[in-house]
Amino acid sequence: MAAAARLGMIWAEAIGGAIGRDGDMPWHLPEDLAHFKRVTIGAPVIMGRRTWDSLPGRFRPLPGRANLVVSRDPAYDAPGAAVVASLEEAVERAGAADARAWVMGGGQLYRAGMPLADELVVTRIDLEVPDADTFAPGIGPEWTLVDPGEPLESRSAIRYRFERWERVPVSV
Ligand code: VY7
Repeated sequence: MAAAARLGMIWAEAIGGAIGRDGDMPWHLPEDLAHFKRVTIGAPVIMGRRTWDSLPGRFRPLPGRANLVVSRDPAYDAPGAAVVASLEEAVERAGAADARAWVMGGGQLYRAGMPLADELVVTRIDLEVPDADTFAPGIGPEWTLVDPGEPLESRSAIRYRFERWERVPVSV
């Protein structure tokens, strides 16, 4: 079988697991964007079609990373990215056995990726998001919080922390 990349997932969630509202991330946290870029730079990033659509135009494709967009529509046009039909295909395309690829959203793809991933990088944001419509996946007991991060406060006075979770991977 072809070597597939190892899979991590990275997201930011507010109180109650909110990750999105109306196709957007409903907060302004520049420290999280810098953290996201630092973690993913140089590695393939895998995203659902709606997350691709949500990226600000000047960040599409995300620079310095192979961009893989999962869509059931094989004719979907994502200039600068590769369109693949499933998360499994994205992981295979992402390459070598030792390399890591990152699922970067959104809600549907995080749920699909949970059984395949071996690392989660979660930004926990201390913020209420009324009317959220997209939520982070649940993190089950098979996961270990290997780094709870430290409490941080942004220039915009939002409190947050960067967590890292690991578990023994399931081979695919
Ligand atoms: C949101 C942006 C939104 C608005 C303006 C700039 C964590 C994030 C994601 C995915 C943030 C977004 C940006 C600036 C940096 C760019 C990417 C676009 C880069 C995630 N913790 N945070 N995300 N960005 N999966 N997990 O889509 O981004 O990285 O070069």
